[in-house]
Amino acid sequence: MKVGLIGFARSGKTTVFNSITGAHAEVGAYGNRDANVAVIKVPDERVDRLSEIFQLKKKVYAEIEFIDIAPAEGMDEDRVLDGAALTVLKSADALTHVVRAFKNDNVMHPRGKVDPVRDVLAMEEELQLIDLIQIEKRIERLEKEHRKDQEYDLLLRCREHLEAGKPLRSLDLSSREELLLRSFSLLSQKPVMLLCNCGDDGLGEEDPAGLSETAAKLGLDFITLCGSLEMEVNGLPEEERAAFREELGMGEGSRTRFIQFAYTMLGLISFLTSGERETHAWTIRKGDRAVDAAGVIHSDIKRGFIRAETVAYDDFIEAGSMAKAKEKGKVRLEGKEYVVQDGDMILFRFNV
Ligand SMILES: Nc1nc2c(ncn2[C@@H]2O[C@H](COP(=O)(O)OP(=O)(O)OP(=O)(O)O)[C@@H](O)[C@H]2O)c(=O)[nH]1
Ligand SMILES: [Mg+2]
Repeated sequence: MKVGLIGFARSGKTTVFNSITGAHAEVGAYGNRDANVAVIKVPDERVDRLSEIFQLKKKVYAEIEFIDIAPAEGMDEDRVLDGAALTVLKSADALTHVVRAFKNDNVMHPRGKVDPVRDVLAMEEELQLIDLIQIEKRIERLEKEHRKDQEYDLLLRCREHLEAGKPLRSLDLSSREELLLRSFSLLSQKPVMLLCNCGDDGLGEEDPAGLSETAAKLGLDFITLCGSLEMEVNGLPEEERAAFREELGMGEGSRTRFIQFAYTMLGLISFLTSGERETHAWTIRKGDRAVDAAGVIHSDIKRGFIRAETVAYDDFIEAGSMAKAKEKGKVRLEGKEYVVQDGDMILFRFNV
């Protein structure tokens, strides 16, 4: 699971990146040319409990990788996504648009005034424009080769949709078309969430930047946090953080909130495996089949899939052991098409 942070220059991407991942990337490093990358572990008490029960030392939590793109080089600052950023972002599963809502006279907004609604709309347009350019090129190429096939038809539909000012994520696609389109890694097809980076004065307010109407219209969800304060809190010793948060009315930590938000919004769930050495939580999408889940672990397991021995975490805990769970008929033998549920404990049988 890879999440790319996008946003206008100096919207606080790196600040938010640090606050969520606990990294110490340089903030306000406008000359920096590299993207920042960090991985966070998704806390999961089921993993802790299972590793205790099975007495396994190693615990592997689900992970989210964050990419904080570097500022665009030598471009009008108003255009944020240059070639280097695009290459990085194409590999992301989802995008988080960091929207500047904080006021700070020392930090110039590339468009002058701070205006979160304008930025949200502008970024949507930017993503669509980038996709349109890519699709136009591909259409041209197919026409040159006289290939008026399924791909060609699909791309024409995409072009029409984009020209109407709509992102590809809202285009109705069959699952086959969806897969085909995904191979182009188009940005407006990726799920986008908004992260409103507010100043200290917006703390505790639900929607300090007045984004709800625009977000609803665009079908986007948003989360609000104060990047610079969150980063400050993360710099404190662990035992002082809770008191500080409480005093300032900051609610739960940015990391926890972001993970919960991302999981729900992206429709993610976890399934669990306990092998000989480790308990492992894996991230998949709601609706993924057992064979997809197998592929997350290893392509061999997917290829040689025989069946998935599955027990729901709660059933397992209630039974007290695997043997008891089996006795009670709670361990099921599921086939490739089984739709995996959050908290399923799975043992894959496979043959390669
Ligand atoms: N007051 C205030 N300042 C902030 C906040 N978040 C970021 N800043 C300041 O805004 C400036 C830019 O922050 P960065 O995190 O570097 O922004 P960025 O989007 O990564 O910037 P580029 O990578 O250069 O596009 C820094 O001086 C930050 O200290 C905030 O919540 N409140
Ligand atoms: Mg930055």
